[in-house]
Amino acid sequence: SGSRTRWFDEARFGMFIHFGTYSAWRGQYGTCRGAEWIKRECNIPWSEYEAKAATFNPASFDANAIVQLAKQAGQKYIVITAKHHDGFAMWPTKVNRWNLRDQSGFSRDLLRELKDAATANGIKLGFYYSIWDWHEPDFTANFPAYVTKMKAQLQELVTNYDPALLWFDGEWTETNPTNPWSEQNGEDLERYVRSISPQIVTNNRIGKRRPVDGDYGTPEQALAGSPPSAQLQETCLTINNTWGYAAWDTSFKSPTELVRDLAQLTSNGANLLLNIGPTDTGAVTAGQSGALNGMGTWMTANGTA
Ligand code: FUL
Repeated sequence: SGSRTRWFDEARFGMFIHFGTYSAWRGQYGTCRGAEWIKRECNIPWSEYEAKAATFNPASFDANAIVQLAKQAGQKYIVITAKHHDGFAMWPTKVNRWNLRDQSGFSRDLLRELKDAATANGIKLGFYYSIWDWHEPDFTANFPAYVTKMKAQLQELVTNYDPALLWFDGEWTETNPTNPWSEQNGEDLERYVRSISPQIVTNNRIGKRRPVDGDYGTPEQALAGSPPSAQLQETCLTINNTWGYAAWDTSFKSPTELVRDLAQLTSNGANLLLNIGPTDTGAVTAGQSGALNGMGTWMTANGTA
C-alpha cells in the first residue's frame, strides 16, 4: 500500500464537499431543522422528498471556482458526495433513475466538471459513497441484490471519472442496528475496488473501521491524537456545524482556528479533510469561502502552500 497512498500521505489537506438533493431543503422542513440527514431527522415522506428533488436545480455550481478556492487554501485533493445516505446519485447513473439527471432533469454532469477542473489544476478528486441507502428497497429487502447494484454504480464512477480515492460511509450499526454490512462484505468490496482500479485509495469505512480495513482511518469532528495509530489518518471537520447546507447554521470557525487545527493534525501526521456544503443552487456560502480564503492568505504569507 506504500506507493498507492504516497500522494495521500503527502497531501495533508483536502476539501470535503457535501452536496446532494438534501441541499435543496436549505436545512429546514417546517419547523424541523436538519442538514444531509434531513429526510430521516425530520421524517420527510418520500413523496415530498422526491418532489423536492425534481425541482433541485444547482445551476450555480461552479467547478472551477471550487477548485480555485481549494487550491488557494493549500488543499491538494477534493472528496465530493457522489451518493449520500439518501441514495441520490449526483451523476447520471444507469443503475436507477434516482439521480440528478433523471429525477431533477439537470443536464450538466457536475462530477465531470469537477474532475476536469481538478485535473487541470493538479488536484486529485475522490468520491464519497454511502453504503447505507435509504431509498433503495433492496438495502433491506434483498441485500445481495443491493450489493450488486452498489458495485455497478462504483464501476460507473471508476470507469467514467477515474477517481483517486473512494470515501465509503454508512457501514456502522449505531444508528442503523440492522445494517447487514459485515467485515466480509468490506473485504469483498475492497477486493472488488482494487480489481477495477488497483491505485484507488480507500478509507476504513469500506469495512468495519478495523486498522486492516482500507488505507486510512477517519476520525470525525475530532483532532487525531498522538501518537499516530497503525493506519494513516484523515480527520474530517466542518467549518460551521453541519456537513450539508443548512441556512440556519451560520457559526463559522475563523481562519485562525482552522489553521491551528491543520497545524495540529499535520504535526500528528494526519490529514485534514475540511468540509463545505454548497447551497441549493450549488453556490459556496460566504462563510465557508471566507474561511478558506482566510486560510489561503495565511498559507501564502507563511510560505507553506
Ligand atoms: C457521517 C455521516 O452520517 C454524515 O452525514 C457525514 O457524511 C459524515 C462525514 O459522516 O458518518
